Amino acid sequence: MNRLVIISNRVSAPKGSESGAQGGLAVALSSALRQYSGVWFGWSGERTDTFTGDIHFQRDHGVTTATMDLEDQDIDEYYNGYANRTLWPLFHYRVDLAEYEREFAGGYQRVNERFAQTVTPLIEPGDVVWIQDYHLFPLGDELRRRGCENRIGFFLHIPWPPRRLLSILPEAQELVRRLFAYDVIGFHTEEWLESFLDFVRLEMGATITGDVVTLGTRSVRVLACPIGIDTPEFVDLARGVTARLAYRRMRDSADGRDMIVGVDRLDYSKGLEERFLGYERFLVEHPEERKEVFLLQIAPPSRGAVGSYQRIRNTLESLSGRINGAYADVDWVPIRYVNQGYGRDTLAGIYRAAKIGLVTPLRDGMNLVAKEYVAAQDPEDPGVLILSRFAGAAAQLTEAILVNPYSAEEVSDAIRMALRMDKPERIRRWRACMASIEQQDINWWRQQFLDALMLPLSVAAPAAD
Ligand code: GDG
Repeated sequence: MNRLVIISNRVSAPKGSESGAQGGLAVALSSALRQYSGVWFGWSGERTDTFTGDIHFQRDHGVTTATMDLEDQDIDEYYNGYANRTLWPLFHYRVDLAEYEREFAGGYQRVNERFAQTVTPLIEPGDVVWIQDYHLFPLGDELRRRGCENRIGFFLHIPWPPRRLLSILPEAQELVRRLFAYDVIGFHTEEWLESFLDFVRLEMGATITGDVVTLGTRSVRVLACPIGIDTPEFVDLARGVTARLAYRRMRDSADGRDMIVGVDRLDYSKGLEERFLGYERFLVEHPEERKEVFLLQIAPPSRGAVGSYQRIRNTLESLSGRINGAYADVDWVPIRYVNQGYGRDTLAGIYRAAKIGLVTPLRDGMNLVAKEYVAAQDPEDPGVLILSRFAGAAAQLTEAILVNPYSAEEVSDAIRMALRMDKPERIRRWRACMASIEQQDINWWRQQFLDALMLPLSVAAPAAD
C-alpha cells in the first residue's frame, strides 16, 4: 500500500479551543490514518508574525502530523474570511450571509499557495495525496504547478450548492476549473454530486461519461461516498465506564422525564433556532406533556470571530431564555442549553440516556451526530432519531423520523410521535438505521474513496490527452 498524505485545514482541535471538542472530520481522519503510514498536514491553529513555512512534526497514537503556523492576515482573510464568511454560508444555501471581498479571495489563494509550498517536500513519489474540504479547493492545482505527479484526491465534506446559487460567487468558474487538477472528487451524497455535475455541464460545458467528467484536456473521476463513524468503537464507547457514569447522571437528573438531546457546533447551519421554536410549538400544542420532557442542547461555540456566529449565539441565548421564562416551573426547566463541550465517551452516555435524538440542520453535508446517536442506543430499548431531510445522512437513515426543520409543526409532530412510539416500532426503526451505519462505516468510506483514487482513469472512459 502506498503512503497516504492527508491535507486539511486543521489537523486536530485547537489547543484550548473554544469548544474543546474534536470536529467530525478530525475524528474520521485520525481513524483512517492509523491504518496507513503517512502524514497528516495542516495549519497548527497558531499565529506567527511572519510566515516562515517551518513545519512542526508530532507523532501521537500512531499518527504523524505536520503543521505550519499562519499570519494574522492569513487567518482573517482565508479562514475567517473566504472559507467561513464566503464559502461556508454559500455552500449551505445561505446567500444572505455570504460576503464577497477581494481581500478574502486573495488571502484564500495566498494561503493555498503556502500550503502547497510547505507540504511539497513531504510528498514522496508513489504517495497518494488526499485533500479535505472547502478550505483547500485550489490546493491540488497548486501542487500540480509545483510538479506533483502523484495521484491526488479531494473530498468535500459540505453540500455542493445548486448551480444558480454557486453562480453568485464571483470566482465560481475559476474555482471549479481548478478542481480538474484532481484525479478524484468525492461528495457525501448523490444530491451534492448531481449539483456539481449540473454546474460543470451547464455553466462550463464539461462532458460526462460514466463517472468521469472532462473539461478541456483534463478528466476527473467523481463519486458519492457518504462518510460514516467508527461504529464498533462508538458502540463500545457507549458501554464503557465513563459513558455509564454519564448515563446514570443524566437519568438521575431527568427524574423520570424523557430527555430529548441535541449536540451541535454552534452554527447557523445546524438549525438550532428553528429547533427551539419547534420544541416550543410542541410545548404549546401539548401542555399535558410539558413537565414530562426536557430538551438538552449541547452547543460548543465555534468560529467566534465571525459576526454571523456571534449573532446566532445571541439569538439562541435570548430564545432559550425566553422559552424557559415562559414555561419553566420551580421544579422543571424546558431547555437545558449548554455551551461547553464534553468528551466523546461522556457524549455517548448522554446519547444513550436520551429518548429522542433531535438532529435538525437546515443543510448539512452529512451529520455524524445522527449516526453517533444511533450507535449509542441500547438495542433492547432504543431511542428515536428525528432527522432533518436536508442532512446528507437522511439519504441513508431513512427509518429515522424525517422532518422539514423549517416547519415548527413538523418538528412538534415528530417529537410527539417519537414519545409515543411503542417499543417494537422503535426497535424496528433503530435496527434499520444501525444496519446502515454498520455497513457504511468510516473504514468503508475511506476504502471506497481510496479504491477510486487508485483506479486508472482509463477504466471508465478514455482520458483526454
Ligand atoms: C462537517 C460537516 C459532516 C460536537 N460537540 C461535541 C463533540 N462534537 C462532535 C460530534 C461529531 C462532530 O463533533 C460534529 O460532526 P458533524 O458531522 O455533526 O458536523 P460538522 O462539525 O459540521 O462537520 C458535516 C462532517 O464534516 C464530516 O464529513 O458530517 O456535514 O458539516 O462527531 O460528536 N465532540 C465532543 N464533545 C462535544 O461537546 N467530544
